[in-house]
Amino acid sequence: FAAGPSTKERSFIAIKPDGVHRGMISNIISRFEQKGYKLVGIKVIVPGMDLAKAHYAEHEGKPFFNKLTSFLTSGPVVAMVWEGKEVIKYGRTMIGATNPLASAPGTIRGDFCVDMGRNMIHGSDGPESAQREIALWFQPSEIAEYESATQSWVY
Ligand code: 3AN
Repeated sequence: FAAGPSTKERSFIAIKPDGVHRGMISNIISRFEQKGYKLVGIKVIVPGMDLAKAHYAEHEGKPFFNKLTSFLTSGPVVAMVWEGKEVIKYGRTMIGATNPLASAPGTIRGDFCVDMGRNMIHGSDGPESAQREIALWFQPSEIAEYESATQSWVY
C-alpha cells in the first residue's frame, strides 16, 4: 500500500464566500473526507486585499482580476490543507472545471455551480502552487502532523 506516490502530498483547498453563504462547508468537507483524504489545516477568515491579490497573483492584469479579488475579500473563506496520495490532481478532479457549466455532474462545481465567478471552491493546480498557497494562508504551527489512528492506508 505504501508504494508509489507520496501519501503526504498536500493541497490548499478553499471554500469561497459563495460556498460558505450557500451552506456548502459540510458537503465539501464530506467529499474530501469520504474519498479518504486527511484534513491537516482549517480556518475561517475574511481575507484582506493583500492576501487575495497574492493568492491570485498569476491573474494580475487580467480583465477579471479586480472582480476576482473583491469577491474573495467580500466574505468568509474556509481555508484548508488536505493531505493524501495525489490530492492535488484528484482534488481538481473532484472540484471540476473552471467554468462550472463545463464541469461534469459528480464534481463539486458540476453539481452546484453555474457562473464562472461563483464557482465556490479553489484547489491548487500543481505542487509549486500548493506549496506557495499553503505558506501564504497558514503558519506552519497551524498545520497538524498526525497519523491516522486506524490504518496506514487511511490517510
Ligand atoms: P481554477 O479556480 O479552476 O483553478 P483559475 O485559477 O484559472 O481557475 O482561475 C481562478 C478563478 O478566476 C476562477 N475560479 C474563476 O472564478 C476566475 N476566472 C478564471 N478565468 C476566468 C475568466 N476567463 N473569466 C472570468 N473569471 C475567470
